[in-house]
Amino acid sequence: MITQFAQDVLSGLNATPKTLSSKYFYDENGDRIFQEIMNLDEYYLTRCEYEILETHQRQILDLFIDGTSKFNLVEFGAGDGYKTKVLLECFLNAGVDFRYRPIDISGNVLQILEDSLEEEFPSLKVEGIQNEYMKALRELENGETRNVVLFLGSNIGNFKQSQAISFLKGLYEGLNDGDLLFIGFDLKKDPEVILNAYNDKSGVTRDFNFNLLTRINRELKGNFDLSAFRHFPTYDPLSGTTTSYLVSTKAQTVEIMDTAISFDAWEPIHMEISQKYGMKDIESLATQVGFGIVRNFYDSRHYFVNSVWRK
Ligand code: AVJ
Repeated sequence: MITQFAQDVLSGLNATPKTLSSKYFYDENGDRIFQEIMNLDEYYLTRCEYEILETHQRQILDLFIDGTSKFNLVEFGAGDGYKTKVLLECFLNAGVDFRYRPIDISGNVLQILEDSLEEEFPSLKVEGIQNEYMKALRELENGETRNVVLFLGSNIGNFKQSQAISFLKGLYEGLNDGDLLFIGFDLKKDPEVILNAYNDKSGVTRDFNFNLLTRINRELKGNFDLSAFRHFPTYDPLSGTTTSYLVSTKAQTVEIMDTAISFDAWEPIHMEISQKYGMKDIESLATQVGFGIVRNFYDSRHYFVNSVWRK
């Protein structure tokens, strides 16, 4: 049997330009390295969003509960729940009637999260959905209860413009009138600050990218020589796109599941994009998809925004 992972890796490396999908960064090692990234001095995103949630938790709750008595709090890609727990604690203390529904493709990640929530917030009603985002949406309630969808961390930034639109359109279709989306965007800012976040001095982000080659070596019988590749992130202030490449430092052939992949000297593999937005970009995105913007919450430096959208 050939897995989706194997298929995607082989077709990506046989394409021009060569490309790998950043969704495969997150194996067990990748999850751990991403935790390290979130603690880096240069990686401001997590701290900015945390500041927003911490500072505005009451106002956020007021919007979620506005005009209703209860809601389902649905989250795409909850991870360890570090940021979400700020809101969960606030909502529980306020005595609000809500249920938390984290969505993750990984049953393992969900179980760990559910266990830690049980421990920290025994009274919280949790019902995880193990599925792909769009498929999980079909399990959402169509009835009385308002759905509030959290999509934090600038995870939308991993999508190209066209993918972001179709993803959000799919989400919009799955929601009911009056449902809310609470979505985090990393904003355009000093290009150097942005580039440094993806090019940290200690090389953690480099290891994060290289980990996918290691994963391919292990899971797909690959023989990537990591020392013959270089990590090269770029930021284009015009498009707002951060792009990460791994560049082959020489002409070489790599074998993956008995398939030979040849690299020219200095040929790149496109690994990941992290899109940065201006407020106008965000407004036009919401409008194109059909959402109305209810309110924007910023950190003190205006590095990041959490935007509340209503269907
Ligand atoms: C998890 C997609 C928000 O793009 O900033 C961090 C992933 N990649 N450093 C991002 C990531 C390199 C991160 N997201």
